[in-house]
Amino acid sequence: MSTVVMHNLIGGEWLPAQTGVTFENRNPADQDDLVGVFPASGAADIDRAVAAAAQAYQDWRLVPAPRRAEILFRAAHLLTERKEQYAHAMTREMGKVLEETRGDVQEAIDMAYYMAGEGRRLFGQTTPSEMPNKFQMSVRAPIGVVGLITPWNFPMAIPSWKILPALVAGNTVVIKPAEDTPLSTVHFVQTLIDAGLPPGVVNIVMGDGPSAGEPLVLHPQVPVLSFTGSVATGTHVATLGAQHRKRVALELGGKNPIIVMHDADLDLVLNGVLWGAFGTTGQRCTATSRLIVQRDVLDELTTRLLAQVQALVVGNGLQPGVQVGPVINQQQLETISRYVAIGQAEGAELLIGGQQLREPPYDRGSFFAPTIFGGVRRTMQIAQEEIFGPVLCIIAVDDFDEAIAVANDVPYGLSASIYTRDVNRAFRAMRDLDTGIVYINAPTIGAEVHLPFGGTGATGNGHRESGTATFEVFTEWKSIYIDYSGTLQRAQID
Ligand code: UN1
Repeated sequence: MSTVVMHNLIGGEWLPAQTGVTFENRNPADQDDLVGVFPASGAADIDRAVAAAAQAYQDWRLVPAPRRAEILFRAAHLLTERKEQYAHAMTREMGKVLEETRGDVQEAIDMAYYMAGEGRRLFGQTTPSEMPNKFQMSVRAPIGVVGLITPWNFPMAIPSWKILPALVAGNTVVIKPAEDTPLSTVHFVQTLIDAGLPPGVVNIVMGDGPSAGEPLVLHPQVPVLSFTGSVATGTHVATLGAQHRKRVALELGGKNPIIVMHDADLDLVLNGVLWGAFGTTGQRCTATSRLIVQRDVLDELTTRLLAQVQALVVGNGLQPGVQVGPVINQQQLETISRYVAIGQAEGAELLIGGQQLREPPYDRGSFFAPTIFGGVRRTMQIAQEEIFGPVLCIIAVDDFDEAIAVANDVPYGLSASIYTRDVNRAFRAMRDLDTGIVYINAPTIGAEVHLPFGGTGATGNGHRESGTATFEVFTEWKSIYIDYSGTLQRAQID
């Protein structure tokens, strides 16, 4: 397989980092497979990228939004043509199975079509004035250079959620993608360039958080930041951003439950739990990490689930038939192993998995066995903290009220689900689950791009991605009053 040597994208040029340092990106399923060599950038690279974005903003903000949107439409077509190629490259750099990386590219395509449509909307409001012969309206104005920091688990979808609304609204961008998956961001932005995006409108600076991310967060010419990642880093980003009164949008993860009531269709539940907990090797913010089960069906569900998890095929995501790919890196393997040890020390019962897979064919990658804990109590650390791996905790409850109480009893509030055939209970759950996303008879993953994405509590700071809600992050409201009376009319006085 080929190895690529990549540079930063600054002002339309591919440039090496001024640090002169590079880092390697290796396939998590096979450490011998070097995907590429990328620039380990620093503050000087961020300065150049922000300057290029600020320069490009002067023209880009004046391009009519429907014209900006045409570039997005073309990019959506091109991405569709390149879907297979980019999905293949993404599995190689990130590990999730090909079917899922196709889905990741598809989510970027969906977002491109959706945001292209927004180029002809970007609605504001008109409203009557309290004065005669006076007109007033609100319009969405671009803000300037936006700084984006994106994670490795959705290497194209999440950059698309941030870049595309920022662009269609008239902003320019500096993006710092995760060190584990910079290539997919390059592919996405290359597609925008091939679709006609002018130089400097999107700039990519690669590297780690402290050296490349932090200078972007602190840069005085970057008034808006959008970050997806851990609570610790997100809180740090918001704290630094506050020093310059920046608008900071955070998306920080979840501890997402599936509730199973006694009347649920258990075949449906099993399919949903397998997909929600072990799809993407559990490495989604929306992954199902708690299974809250009414005692009446606990034994049957557990027995059937264990049989199905036993049969899951773990392996290299490029190989047909593989259902669960590797975890992203060694550090993540260690985190997952640490939580398994914590769970055992807390007295939870390890029902299946619980260990790193080291024997061939797993010895060249970072693989972890799909893992389930039974007998988990709601207060245990493994029931409260995001593990971000293939680990599911089963918590037994007596009734609906207890299920909702347990579901809500975590710091996070991204996604939650309930399986029931009782419509009254389903509606109560929709009302009472304290999360940004609720599913009925479907697992906790699978959000679509045209509804708001985000959550409550430690999941974020009140912002949403996707849907039209995303424009609350990437635009400034401007209220405009036009007095055509030819006289001075004094509001609140005349
Ligand atoms: C994430 O988990 O970080 O809803 C994003 C989903 C996907 C996006 C997940 N559409 O599961």
